[in-house]
Amino acid sequence: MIIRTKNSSQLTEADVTPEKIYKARRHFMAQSGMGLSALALGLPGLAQANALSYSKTAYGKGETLTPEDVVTSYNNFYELGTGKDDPVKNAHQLKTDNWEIEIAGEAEKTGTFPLAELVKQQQIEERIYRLRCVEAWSMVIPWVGFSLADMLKQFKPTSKAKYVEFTSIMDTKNLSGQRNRFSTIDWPYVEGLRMDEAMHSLSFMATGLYGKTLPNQNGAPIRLVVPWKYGFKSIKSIVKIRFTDQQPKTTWNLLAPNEYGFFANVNPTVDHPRWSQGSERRLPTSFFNVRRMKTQMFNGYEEVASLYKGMDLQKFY
Ligand SMILES: Nc1nc2c(c(=O)[nH]1)N[C@H]1C(S)=C(S)[C@@H](COP(=O)(O)O)O[C@H]1N2
Ligand SMILES: [Mo]
Repeated sequence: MIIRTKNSSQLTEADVTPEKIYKARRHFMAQSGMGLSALALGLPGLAQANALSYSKTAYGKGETLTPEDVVTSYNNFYELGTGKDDPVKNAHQLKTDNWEIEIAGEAEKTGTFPLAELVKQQQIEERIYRLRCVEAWSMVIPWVGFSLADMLKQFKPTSKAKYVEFTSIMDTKNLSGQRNRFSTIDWPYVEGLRMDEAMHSLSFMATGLYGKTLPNQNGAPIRLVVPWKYGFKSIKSIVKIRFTDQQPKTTWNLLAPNEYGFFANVNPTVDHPRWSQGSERRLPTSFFNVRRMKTQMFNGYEEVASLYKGMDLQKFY
């Protein structure tokens, strides 16, 4: 759970005495409803503003992480501009206070819920996942968040719910990318998953990374992470989730259907029309070290293969 209490975020390392840390922790635990279990996990404490409380998992154990400054300064977030360094520069344009998510469509429980209420009920954990962008670069990111399936189950989707549609924030007043007259994207950004994909245990909702609250440029306050699919499926700053019996429209597919499919599973044997998907550059790269590596089917997450049994993945790219 995110720590955004005035108490903790105003503390600096120098201010914090052990007693203060203890009290701040108590305060935070009570707020997050996590009890004392997180204390036992040996949290670094609240000396660091923004520190999150979560349990470690085995996902991605042993992987070499992409440095935090790269993860938070080389981004794709077109609402904040199309350049890789635009999102970090324009991060302040994204207003995340009092965030709510609307739940709609084929489910027993629908309505608009404060984010804090939705997160409060979840088991917060860290998962290290590879992120493979369709542009053939990749990173390894320690996300903090919770299972998408756990969240979706709360709303009791009906038997008509065959797909889940996700919608990002729409805020033309503040988000300069949504005001750009030359933007080819029809805002808001939309994405979708088949129900069984959404319910797969790897599908994740991130509210943080590197043990801290999710930075705006990475899709604060909550974004999807689907590690076996190209990065554009991992929609940021989600304001709406809708259960539907129809395959949802998705932003990049609408823009260039022959280049970006609905499924968008990482697949080294299906090239992008303008470049090969057979390999990728693992960031950070440099002139002397391009760190090129072979791309793996499903980005190496073979446990999802059964979801696509009998499907022609050349056709359903
Ligand atoms: N709303 C929204 N979500 C988005 C995007 C975007 O432009 N807008 N870009 C996507 C793409 S192409 C990628 S590769 C990932 C990048 O996530 P990161 O910046 O956290 O690495 O976010 C995805 N989610
Ligand atoms: Mo991407």
